Amino acid sequence: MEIPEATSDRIYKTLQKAQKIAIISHRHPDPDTLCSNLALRVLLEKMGKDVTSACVDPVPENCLFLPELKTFVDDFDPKDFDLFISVDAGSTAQAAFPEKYPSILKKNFINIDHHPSNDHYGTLPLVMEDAASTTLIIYELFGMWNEEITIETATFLLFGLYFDTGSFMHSNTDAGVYKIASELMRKGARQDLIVQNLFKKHSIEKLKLWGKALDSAQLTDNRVIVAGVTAQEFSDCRATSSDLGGLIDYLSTAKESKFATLLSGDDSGQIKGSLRTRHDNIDVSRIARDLGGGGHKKASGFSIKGNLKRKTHWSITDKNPL
Ligand SMILES: [Mn+2]
Repeated sequence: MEIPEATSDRIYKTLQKAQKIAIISHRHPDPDTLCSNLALRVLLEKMGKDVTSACVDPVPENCLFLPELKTFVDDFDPKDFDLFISVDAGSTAQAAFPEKYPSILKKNFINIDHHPSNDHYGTLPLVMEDAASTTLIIYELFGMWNEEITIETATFLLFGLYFDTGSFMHSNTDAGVYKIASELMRKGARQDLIVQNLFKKHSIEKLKLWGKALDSAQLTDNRVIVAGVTAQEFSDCRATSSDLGGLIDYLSTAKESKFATLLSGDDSGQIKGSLRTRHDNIDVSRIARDLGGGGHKKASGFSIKGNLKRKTHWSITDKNPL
């Protein structure tokens, strides 16, 4: 990843000039978007700025071991800010606030992201498609700005990297990722807390929900593995959509499948879909884009209208995943 120096300089100058800043994490937040947000906030507060972290959806429970994440707001008044920064939000729909308050896109708006589907919205976009996580982009920027990485910032940056590489198992894990992970650990990043909270503290509700989803899994004629959880099943298990986190990666390990699709229904008549593949020659983001979504080649998602019902047989085609 080579961040153009001119862009890095422009971002730094924009940060210096701003006084009241809102940092936006994407809807259904994950550790990468949340921790990119926190790392930037630590820096900006050190620079004496007034910073608010915002996300329309609640922080997942397995991230709350970081007390700073309890300070996120789910709405704000755009008039209160002179700069907006979205982190890890692949589209304005993902960032959510630009759709609610379209005027903020024309103010000072920095868009830092690594999703290839990002259309470079905002007044100052920095989209690095080859970055394994958005926290890696933030790490590089800190280096270019000669800003120190503290123990707490190191934990934030490692958490995003850990999550977006699937604990260093996804194909985006290269030598550079290991090198930076090692540097972050040397600076004191709490890898032990990350592992404990991501993998060793599942709620019974989550385990029950995974049971339902795995039980529903089917292999279609064209070798797609499909599983789904209905709105009713969420409430039967007393689980929430964030309890599905990580399941798609597990599902895509089915050795016969070309790619995996995980569907989840909600009470408002939306079906959310996640797509994963472990094959280099399959691009699931094309399917996601056809359905109005987006993401990475091997990991993407979409959201469509409809009521998900448990079916005895799901059929999947490129145009219609149901
Ligand atoms: Mn990310």
